[in-house]
Amino acid sequence: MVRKRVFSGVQPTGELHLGNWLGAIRNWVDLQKTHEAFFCVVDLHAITVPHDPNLLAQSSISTAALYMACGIDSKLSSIFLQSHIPAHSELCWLLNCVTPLNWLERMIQFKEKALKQGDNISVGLLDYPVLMAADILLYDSDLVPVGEDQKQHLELARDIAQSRINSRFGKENEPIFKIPKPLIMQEGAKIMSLADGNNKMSKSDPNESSRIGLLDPPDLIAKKIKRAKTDSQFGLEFDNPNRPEASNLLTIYSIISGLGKDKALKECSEMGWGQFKPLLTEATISALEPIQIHYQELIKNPKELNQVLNEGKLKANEIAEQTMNRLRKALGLQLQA
Ligand code: AQP
Repeated sequence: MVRKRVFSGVQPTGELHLGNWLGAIRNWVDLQKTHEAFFCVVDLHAITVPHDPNLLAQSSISTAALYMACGIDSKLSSIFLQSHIPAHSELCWLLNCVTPLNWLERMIQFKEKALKQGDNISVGLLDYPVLMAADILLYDSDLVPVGEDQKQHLELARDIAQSRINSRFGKENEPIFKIPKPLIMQEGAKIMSLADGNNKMSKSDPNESSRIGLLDPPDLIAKKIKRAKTDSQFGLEFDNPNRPEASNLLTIYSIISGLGKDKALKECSEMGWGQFKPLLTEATISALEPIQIHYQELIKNPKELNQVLNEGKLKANEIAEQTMNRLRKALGLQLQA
Protein backbone atom coordinates (compact mmCIF):
# COMPACT_ATOMS: atom_id res chain seq x y z
CA MET A 1 0.00 0.00 0.00
CA VAL A 2 1.26 3.49 -0.85
CA ARG A 3 1.81 5.45 2.33
CA LYS A 4 0.43 8.98 2.57
CA ARG A 5 3.07 11.67 2.58
CA VAL A 6 3.56 14.22 5.36
CA PHE A 7 5.69 17.35 5.28
CA SER A 8 6.49 19.73 8.09
CA GLY A 9 9.26 21.95 9.38
CA VAL A 10 10.44 24.36 12.03
CA GLN A 11 12.34 27.55 11.36
CA PRO A 12 15.78 27.74 12.97
CA THR A 13 15.15 31.14 14.52
CA GLY A 14 16.51 30.07 17.90
CA GLU A 15 16.50 27.12 20.23
CA LEU A 16 13.43 24.92 19.93
CA HIS A 17 11.06 25.11 22.87
CA LEU A 18 8.32 23.06 24.53
CA GLY A 19 5.72 24.49 22.11
CA ASN A 20 7.65 23.26 19.06
CA TRP A 21 8.05 19.86 20.64
CA LEU A 22 4.56 19.33 22.09
CA GLY A 23 2.73 21.06 19.24
CA ALA A 24 4.75 19.69 16.34
CA ILE A 25 7.77 17.38 16.59
CA ARG A 26 6.25 14.96 19.14
CA ASN A 27 3.47 14.24 16.64
CA TRP A 28 5.92 13.77 13.78
CA VAL A 29 7.55 10.93 15.70
CA ASP A 30 4.34 8.90 15.51
CA LEU A 31 3.48 9.98 11.96
CA GLN A 32 6.78 8.74 10.53
CA LYS A 33 5.79 5.18 11.47
CA THR A 34 2.72 5.20 9.24
CA HIS A 35 3.54 7.85 6.61
CA GLU A 36 6.26 8.76 4.14
CA ALA A 37 7.75 11.64 6.07
CA PHE A 38 9.69 14.77 5.06
CA PHE A 39 10.91 17.00 7.87
CA CYS A 40 12.67 20.14 6.81
CA VAL A 41 14.64 22.77 8.73
CA VAL A 42 13.12 25.84 7.08
CA ASP A 43 16.14 28.13 7.10
CA LEU A 44 14.86 30.31 4.23
CA HIS A 45 11.92 31.23 6.45
CA ALA A 46 14.30 32.19 9.23
CA ILE A 47 15.76 35.05 7.18
CA THR A 48 12.40 36.79 6.75
CA VAL A 49 13.26 38.56 10.01
CA PRO A 50 16.64 40.18 10.83
CA HIS A 51 19.17 37.44 11.59
CA ASP A 52 22.79 36.72 12.49
CA PRO A 53 24.42 34.49 9.81
CA ASN A 54 26.65 32.62 12.29
CA LEU A 55 23.78 31.91 14.62
CA LEU A 56 21.58 30.77 11.73
CA ALA A 57 24.15 28.25 10.52
CA GLN A 58 24.54 26.85 14.04
CA SER A 59 20.84 26.86 14.71
CA SER A 60 20.04 24.99 11.48
CA ILE A 61 22.31 22.10 12.46
CA SER A 62 21.13 22.19 16.04
CA THR A 63 17.48 22.07 14.90
CA ALA A 64 18.15 19.03 12.71
CA ALA A 65 19.93 17.35 15.65
CA LEU A 66 16.98 18.16 17.91
CA TYR A 67 14.55 16.59 15.44
CA MET A 68 16.57 13.40 15.76
CA ALA A 69 17.02 13.72 19.52
CA CYS A 70 13.23 13.99 19.85
CA GLY A 71 12.84 10.73 17.95
CA ILE A 72 12.77 11.54 14.25
CA ASP A 73 14.50 8.55 12.73
CA SER A 74 16.50 9.16 9.56
CA LYS A 75 15.69 5.61 8.44
CA LEU A 76 11.99 6.43 8.46
CA SER A 77 12.03 10.13 7.56
CA SER A 78 13.90 12.44 5.20
CA ILE A 79 15.51 15.24 7.20
CA PHE A 80 16.99 18.15 5.24
CA LEU A 81 17.64 21.89 5.08
CA GLN A 82 15.26 23.93 2.95
CA SER A 83 18.03 26.05 1.40
CA HIS A 84 19.72 22.89 0.07
CA ILE A 85 16.82 22.35 -2.33
CA PRO A 86 16.77 25.22 -4.88
CA ALA A 87 13.21 24.33 -5.95
CA HIS A 88 11.78 25.91 -2.78
CA SER A 89 12.89 29.36 -3.94
CA GLU A 90 11.97 28.78 -7.57
CA LEU A 91 8.48 27.55 -6.74
CA CYS A 92 8.00 30.44 -4.35
CA TRP A 93 8.67 32.85 -7.25
CA LEU A 94 6.30 31.06 -9.60
CA LEU A 95 3.56 31.09 -6.94
CA ASN A 96 4.24 34.76 -6.18
CA CYS A 97 3.26 35.58 -9.73
CA VAL A 98 -0.26 34.19 -9.27
CA THR A 99 -0.94 35.06 -5.61
CA PRO A 100 -3.05 38.18 -4.96
CA LEU A 101 -1.29 40.66 -2.69
CA ASN A 102 -4.34 41.13 -0.48
CA TRP A 103 -4.36 37.42 0.40
CA LEU A 104 -0.99 37.96 2.07
CA GLU A 105 -1.82 41.26 3.71
CA ARG A 106 -4.56 39.63 5.76
CA MET A 107 -2.39 36.87 7.27
CA ILE A 108 -2.49 37.11 11.06
CA GLN A 109 1.18 36.11 11.55
CA PHE A 110 2.28 38.82 9.10
CA LYS A 111 0.24 41.46 10.90
CA GLU A 112 1.61 40.41 14.30
CA LYS A 113 5.25 40.20 13.22
CA ALA A 114 5.02 43.40 11.13
CA LEU A 115 3.70 45.24 14.16
CA LYS A 116 6.73 44.12 16.17
CA GLN A 117 9.17 45.23 13.46
CA GLY A 118 7.92 48.76 12.90
CA ASP A 119 9.15 50.18 9.60
CA ASN A 120 11.78 47.51 8.96
CA ILE A 121 9.49 44.92 7.38
CA SER A 122 10.93 42.91 4.48
CA VAL A 123 9.03 41.70 1.43
CA GLY A 124 10.15 38.24 2.61
CA LEU A 125 8.04 38.54 5.76
CA LEU A 126 4.94 39.28 3.69
CA ASP A 127 5.86 36.45 1.34
CA TYR A 128 6.46 33.89 4.12
CA PRO A 129 3.13 32.06 3.49
CA VAL A 130 3.90 31.70 -0.23
CA LEU A 131 7.26 30.13 0.58
CA MET A 132 5.43 27.84 3.00
CA ALA A 133 2.95 26.93 0.25
CA ALA A 134 5.92 26.11 -1.99
CA ASP A 135 7.46 23.90 0.74
CA ILE A 136 4.29 21.87 1.08
CA LEU A 137 3.25 21.66 -2.58
CA LEU A 138 6.71 20.63 -3.80
CA TYR A 139 6.42 17.24 -2.14
CA ASP A 140 2.83 16.36 -3.14
CA SER A 141 2.12 16.27 0.58
CA ASP A 142 -1.14 14.64 1.65
CA LEU A 143 -1.00 15.90 5.22
CA VAL A 144 0.70 18.78 6.94
CA PRO A 145 0.88 18.51 10.72
CA VAL A 146 0.75 22.06 12.03
CA GLY A 147 -0.14 23.88 15.20
CA GLU A 148 -3.35 25.90 15.37
CA ASP A 149 -1.33 29.06 14.61
CA GLN A 150 -0.30 27.82 11.16
CA LYS A 151 -3.79 26.78 10.01
CA GLN A 152 -4.39 30.02 8.11
CA HIS A 153 -1.15 29.56 6.14
CA LEU A 154 -2.15 26.06 5.16
CA GLU A 155 -5.54 27.29 3.95
CA LEU A 156 -3.69 29.79 1.79
CA ALA A 157 -1.48 27.04 0.33
CA ARG A 158 -4.62 25.07 -0.57
CA ASP A 159 -6.23 28.12 -2.20
CA ILE A 160 -3.15 28.93 -4.25
CA ALA A 161 -2.79 25.32 -5.39
CA GLN A 162 -6.44 24.88 -6.33
CA SER A 163 -7.71 28.20 -7.62
CA ARG A 164 -4.51 29.77 -8.93
CA ILE A 165 -2.64 26.79 -10.38
CA ASN A 166 -4.73 23.63 -10.83
CA SER A 167 -7.86 25.38 -12.15
CA ARG A 168 -5.96 27.75 -14.39
CA PHE A 169 -3.12 25.62 -15.69
CA GLY A 170 -3.97 21.98 -14.92
CA LYS A 171 -6.09 19.53 -16.88
CA GLU A 172 -9.25 18.16 -15.32
CA ASN A 173 -7.91 14.70 -14.58
CA GLU A 174 -4.32 15.80 -14.25
CA PRO A 175 -3.97 18.34 -11.44
CA ILE A 176 -0.52 19.86 -11.14
CA PHE A 177 -0.54 19.97 -7.37
CA LYS A 178 -1.97 17.61 -4.82
CA ILE A 179 -4.18 19.55 -2.39
CA PRO A 180 -2.77 19.03 1.12
CA LYS A 181 -4.86 18.71 4.27
CA PRO A 182 -3.93 20.14 7.67
CA LEU A 183 -3.40 17.72 10.50
CA ILE A 184 -4.06 19.60 13.70
CA MET A 185 -3.34 17.61 16.79
CA GLN A 186 -5.69 18.78 19.49
CA GLU A 187 -3.50 17.97 22.47
CA GLY A 188 -0.73 20.53 22.79
CA ALA A 189 -1.84 22.34 19.62
CA LYS A 190 -0.98 25.65 21.22
CA ILE A 191 1.39 25.97 24.15
CA MET A 192 1.32 29.43 25.64
CA SER A 193 4.02 31.70 27.05
CA LEU A 194 5.04 31.20 30.68
CA ALA A 195 4.92 34.96 31.10
CA ASP A 196 1.42 35.45 29.66
CA GLY A 197 -1.09 32.69 29.11
CA ASN A 198 -2.73 34.65 26.29
CA ASN A 199 0.40 34.68 24.10
CA LYS A 200 1.90 31.77 22.21
CA MET A 201 5.22 30.38 23.47
CA SER A 202 7.65 31.62 20.84
CA LYS A 203 11.36 31.41 20.01
CA SER A 204 11.47 35.08 19.15
CA ASP A 205 9.90 36.38 22.38
CA PRO A 206 12.58 38.71 23.82
CA ASN A 207 11.71 37.44 27.30
CA GLU A 208 13.68 34.19 27.63
CA SER A 209 11.72 33.22 30.74
CA SER A 210 8.59 33.01 28.60
CA ARG A 211 9.67 29.67 27.14
CA ILE A 212 11.38 26.45 28.16
CA GLY A 213 14.09 25.55 25.66
CA LEU A 214 14.51 21.87 24.90
CA LEU A 215 18.14 22.18 25.93
CA ASP A 216 17.58 24.20 29.10
CA PRO A 217 19.47 22.64 32.05
CA PRO A 218 17.42 21.48 35.08
CA ASP A 219 18.20 24.51 37.25
CA LEU A 220 17.09 26.90 34.52
CA ILE A 221 13.87 24.94 33.97
CA ALA A 222 13.19 25.12 37.71
CA LYS A 223 13.86 28.87 37.72
CA LYS A 224 11.59 29.54 34.74
CA ILE A 225 8.70 27.50 36.16
CA LYS A 226 9.12 29.18 39.53
CA ARG A 227 8.83 32.55 37.81
CA ALA A 228 5.94 31.52 35.52
CA LYS A 229 2.89 33.73 35.80
CA THR A 230 0.10 32.39 38.03
CA ASP A 231 -3.14 33.75 39.48
CA SER A 232 -4.53 34.03 42.96
CA GLN A 233 -6.91 31.07 42.71
CA PHE A 234 -6.45 27.66 44.29
CA GLY A 235 -6.54 24.46 42.20
CA LEU A 236 -5.57 23.81 38.58
CA GLU A 237 -8.15 23.56 35.81
CA PHE A 238 -8.47 23.46 32.01
CA ASP A 239 -10.21 25.87 29.68
CA ASN A 240 -11.29 28.56 32.12
CA PRO A 241 -10.93 31.70 29.95
CA ASN A 242 -10.22 33.74 33.07
CA ARG A 243 -7.32 31.44 34.01
CA PRO A 244 -5.19 31.00 30.85
CA GLU A 245 -2.01 30.30 32.85
CA ALA A 246 -3.63 27.51 34.87
CA SER A 247 -4.94 25.88 31.70
CA ASN A 248 -1.60 26.20 29.91
CA LEU A 249 0.57 24.82 32.72
CA LEU A 250 -1.85 21.96 33.38
CA THR A 251 -1.87 21.15 29.64
CA ILE A 252 1.92 20.99 29.63
CA TYR A 253 1.87 18.77 32.71
CA SER A 254 -0.82 16.46 31.31
CA ILE A 255 1.23 15.82 28.16
CA ILE A 256 4.75 15.55 29.48
CA SER A 257 3.79 13.45 32.50
CA GLY A 258 2.03 11.06 30.11
CA LEU A 259 -1.07 11.17 32.35
CA GLY A 260 -3.42 12.78 29.83
CA LYS A 261 -6.05 15.39 30.63
CA ASP A 262 -8.42 13.48 32.90
CA LYS A 263 -5.82 11.99 35.22
CA ALA A 264 -3.81 15.22 35.38
CA LEU A 265 -6.94 17.16 36.30
CA LYS A 266 -7.84 14.63 38.98
CA GLU A 267 -4.34 14.86 40.45
CA CYS A 268 -4.06 18.66 40.38
CA SER A 269 -7.55 20.12 40.74
CA GLU A 270 -7.12 20.51 44.49
CA MET A 271 -3.49 21.62 44.41
CA GLY A 272 -2.18 25.09 45.15
CA TRP A 273 0.50 26.63 42.93
CA GLY A 274 3.15 25.93 45.58
CA GLN A 275 2.54 22.20 45.29
CA PHE A 276 1.90 22.13 41.53
CA LYS A 277 4.98 24.00 40.32
CA PRO A 278 7.56 21.55 41.76
CA LEU A 279 5.56 18.68 40.23
CA LEU A 280 5.58 20.36 36.83
CA THR A 281 9.29 21.13 37.20
CA GLU A 282 10.16 17.52 37.95
CA ALA A 283 8.03 16.18 35.08
CA THR A 284 9.57 18.67 32.63
CA ILE A 285 13.13 17.89 33.67
CA SER A 286 12.56 14.12 33.35
CA ALA A 287 10.82 14.46 29.99
CA LEU A 288 13.64 16.56 28.54
CA GLU A 289 16.54 14.57 29.99
CA PRO A 290 16.60 11.77 27.34
CA ILE A 291 16.28 14.35 24.54
CA GLN A 292 19.20 16.34 25.94
CA ILE A 293 21.40 13.25 26.31
CA HIS A 294 20.65 12.09 22.77
CA TYR A 295 21.25 15.63 21.42
CA GLN A 296 24.70 15.83 23.02
CA GLU A 297 25.68 12.55 21.34
CA LEU A 298 24.44 13.71 17.94
CA ILE A 299 25.97 17.16 17.98
CA LYS A 300 29.40 15.68 18.75
CA ASN A 301 29.27 13.85 15.45
CA PRO A 302 28.84 16.45 12.66
CA LYS A 303 29.97 14.00 9.98
CA GLU A 304 27.06 11.69 10.69
CA LEU A 305 24.62 14.60 10.93
CA ASN A 306 25.75 15.93 7.56
CA GLN A 307 25.35 12.49 6.05
CA VAL A 308 21.75 12.33 7.28
CA LEU A 309 21.07 15.80 5.83
CA ASN A 310 22.67 14.83 2.55
CA GLU A 311 20.61 11.67 2.20
CA GLY A 312 17.47 13.65 3.04
CA LYS A 313 18.42 16.25 0.45
CA LEU A 314 18.87 13.70 -2.32
CA LYS A 315 15.49 12.10 -1.72
CA ALA A 316 13.69 15.44 -1.33
CA ASN A 317 15.35 16.92 -4.41
CA GLU A 318 14.23 14.06 -6.63
CA ILE A 319 10.57 14.54 -5.72
CA ALA A 320 10.81 18.33 -5.83
CA GLU A 321 12.22 18.24 -9.37
CA GLN A 322 9.36 16.02 -10.57
CA THR A 323 6.83 18.54 -9.27
CA MET A 324 8.75 21.47 -10.74
CA ASN A 325 8.90 19.84 -14.16
CA ARG A 326 5.13 19.40 -14.15
CA LEU A 327 4.63 23.04 -13.24
CA ARG A 328 7.30 24.50 -15.53
CA LYS A 329 5.71 22.68 -18.46
CA ALA A 330 2.18 23.79 -17.53
CA LEU A 331 3.29 27.42 -17.21
CA GLY A 332 5.00 27.39 -20.60
CA LEU A 333 8.52 27.51 -19.24
CA GLN A 334 10.73 25.52 -21.59
CA LEU A 335 12.22 22.40 -20.08
CA GLN A 336 15.91 21.90 -20.77
CA ALA A 337 16.56 19.63 -23.75
N1 AQP B 1 3.65 27.65 21.20
C1 AQP B 1 3.42 26.67 20.34
N2 AQP B 1 2.52 25.70 20.64
C2 AQP B 1 2.29 24.68 19.78
N3 AQP B 1 2.92 24.56 18.59
C3 AQP B 1 3.82 25.50 18.28
N4 AQP B 1 4.62 25.67 17.21
C4 AQP B 1 5.37 26.77 17.36
N5 AQP B 1 5.09 27.36 18.53
C5 AQP B 1 4.13 26.59 19.11
C6 AQP B 1 4.62 24.76 16.07
O1 AQP B 1 5.96 24.45 15.75
C7 AQP B 1 6.07 24.32 14.34
C8 AQP B 1 7.20 25.13 13.81
O2 AQP B 1 7.10 26.46 14.17
P1 AQP B 1 8.10 27.53 13.57
O3 AQP B 1 9.25 27.72 14.43
O4 AQP B 1 8.44 27.21 12.16
O5 AQP B 1 7.24 28.80 13.50
P2 AQP B 1 6.48 29.54 14.61
O6 AQP B 1 5.11 28.94 14.74
O7 AQP B 1 6.53 30.97 14.23
O8 AQP B 1 7.30 29.22 15.95
P3 AQP B 1 7.90 30.24 16.98
O9 AQP B 1 8.57 29.52 18.07
O10 AQP B 1 6.84 31.23 17.37
O11 AQP B 1 9.03 30.91 16.15
P4 AQP B 1 9.30 32.43 15.91
O12 AQP B 1 9.30 33.05 17.26
O13 AQP B 1 10.62 32.48 15.24
O14 AQP B 1 8.19 32.92 15.03
C9 AQP B 1 4.74 24.71 13.72
O15 AQP B 1 4.02 23.53 13.38
C10 AQP B 1 4.07 25.46 14.83
O16 AQP B 1 2.66 25.36 14.75
